[in-house]
Amino acid sequence: INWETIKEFNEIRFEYYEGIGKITINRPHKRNAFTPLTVQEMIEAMTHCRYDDKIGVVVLTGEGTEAFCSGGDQSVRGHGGYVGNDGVPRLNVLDLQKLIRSIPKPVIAMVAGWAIGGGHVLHVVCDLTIAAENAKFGQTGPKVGSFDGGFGASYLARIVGQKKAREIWYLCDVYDANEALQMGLVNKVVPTEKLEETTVEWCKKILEKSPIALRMLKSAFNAELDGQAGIQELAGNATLLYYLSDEAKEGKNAFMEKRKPDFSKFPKFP
Ligand code: 1HA
Repeated sequence: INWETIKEFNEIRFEYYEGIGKITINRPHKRNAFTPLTVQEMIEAMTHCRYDDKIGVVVLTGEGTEAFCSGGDQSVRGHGGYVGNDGVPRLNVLDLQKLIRSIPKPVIAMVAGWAIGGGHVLHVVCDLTIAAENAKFGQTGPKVGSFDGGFGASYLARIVGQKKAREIWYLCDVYDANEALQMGLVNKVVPTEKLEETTVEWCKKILEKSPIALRMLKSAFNAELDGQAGIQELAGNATLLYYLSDEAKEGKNAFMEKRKPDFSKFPKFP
């Protein structure tokens, strides 16, 4: 597959191929652990994917086959967060998680090797996960003095159930790809050498579908779980659709033409 670079970054790669935006954490020497800069770059790339009309689906992955992502880089963990070049401690991966959930396009985690700690949470918040046979999943928080009680706990529990989610967090065990498949934590397991090919096939199937239908579905799936913020997304999409109608345009046109709007010609559906 001929990926072309969209933009050069320091700690990620950001590439394009036929409607797909691919974001790759590029720190294989640290099992693709993220620093505040990695996360900032991922946020920038994800935001680009949101606004780029050519991109219909986003793939999130890690460089190499050893790891998808091993979470926050513990060597830059300071007093109150992960410390970047500005010396400020941050937990900015939480902003990235929200962005992955709210971008109105499907995001697919393509996982080879370790998806662990904050790296596990990243695949959890993606819409779909395709795992290589060598993938390994788990949380490490209570072992290394951390926890993600946000999406990392509550959304995980929605996926695998309360008992399993508590087991995952309390024991910090590692689960292989087939165990992950059995608990509904991933969508598909494929031989490691087929991982990218299969992911691109899935992307192509998605790219043939109606973008507004996908957008509505993503926000509808989120709405049930995300409270007012979820309803805001779904309702925002309803407003988008309403703005496309002649009825809504009559309201705007009347205002601009300084006349009373005439909504009488629009049907009042039963
Ligand atoms: O919980 C949160 C958050 C919660 C709320 C809000 C924000 C959060 C943000 C982040 C996080 C977290 O991510 S906490 C969890 C942090 N991650 C971990 O606990 C995983 C640590 N790593 C490991 O357990 C293992 O390295 C591994 C299972 C991923 C891989 O093991 P393996 O294949 O035996 O390789 P290993 O030799 O351990 O690692 C290769 C190199 O990568 C090592 O460096 P070297 O000795 O060669 O110099 C290793 O230190 C480094 N490395 C791996 N993971 C990390 C790392 N360095 C820094 N941070 C890492 N996470």
